[in-house]
Amino acid sequence: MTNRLQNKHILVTGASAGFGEAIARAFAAQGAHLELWARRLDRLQALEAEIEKSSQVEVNVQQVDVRDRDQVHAAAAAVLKRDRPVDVLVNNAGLASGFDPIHEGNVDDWETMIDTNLKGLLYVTREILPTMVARNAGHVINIGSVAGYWIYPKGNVYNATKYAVRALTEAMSVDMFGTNVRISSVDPGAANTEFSQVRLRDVERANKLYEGYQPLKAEDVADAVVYVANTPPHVMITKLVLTPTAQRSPTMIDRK
Ligand code: NDP
Ligand code: 8X3
Repeated sequence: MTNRLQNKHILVTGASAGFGEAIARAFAAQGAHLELWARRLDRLQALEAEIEKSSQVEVNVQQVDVRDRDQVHAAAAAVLKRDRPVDVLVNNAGLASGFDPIHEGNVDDWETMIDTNLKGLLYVTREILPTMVARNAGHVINIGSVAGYWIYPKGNVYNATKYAVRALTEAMSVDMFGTNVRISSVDPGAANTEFSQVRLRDVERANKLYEGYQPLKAEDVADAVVYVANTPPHVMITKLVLTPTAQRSPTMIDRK
């Protein structure tokens, strides 16, 4: 496949773990320059050192909490000052926090998910998308989820945020009508990252969720993101939903 990502400039949020970290490595392998954001700066710096050692690409990291508008604004301003425009924004930062039926839900967990998955994605997009419109070029790839297509017991507010991400992907796309700016989502099913550890706050319980079948790896999702970004400019993948072969809905997982 033709590599159209060489020397492109990619901003990935939530790049300190899981999908974001794998997405960063996968774009670097194509020769793309990186802007990596997350709260854990030490992890970003380790990833930066690793990528810069193994490839010729430029990597910039910034400590950003996407829930904080001022931090997002300052970080975006630093990115937009560089010589190259942002070609691809990957809105990946996100989480599930808690796993309770709605009547027992923790309101702080709800706010964390809404502030991160929904408002954070909006803050980042609002900073970067205008520069794409001005150039009449660019690509926003939102990381949604199968949780944005099917609700499941105790998924409630996390489901709602991912349904909202799906709605926003579609909304952004129609608002970009008449421009060359592409809007896509990559919507994965069960993947063994730190996601369930963060959600359940219990490593052992989290690990059990991935027993008895082959879940997605972060690299599988990164490959999908790179594929979506690498399509020719006249092609826009609107949604790419990928699940483990053993998973047919969030709750239908064939465990042996
Ligand atoms: P991980 O927990 O492994 O990684 C989450 C990343 O998001 C981390 O880099 C974390 O960095 C970052 N993040 C979380 N909150 C913030 C914040 N406030 N500001 C900036 N960065 C933040 O999970 P995944 O890689 O699995 O999740 C990535 C995305 O994929 C999420 O949107 C998730 O909802 C989605 N997803 C996950 C699936 C799965 O099964 N794993 C399936 C489908 C979708 P830090 O803590 O350093 O800030
Ligand atoms: C994460 C996948 O099925 O746990 O978005 O909601 S799921």
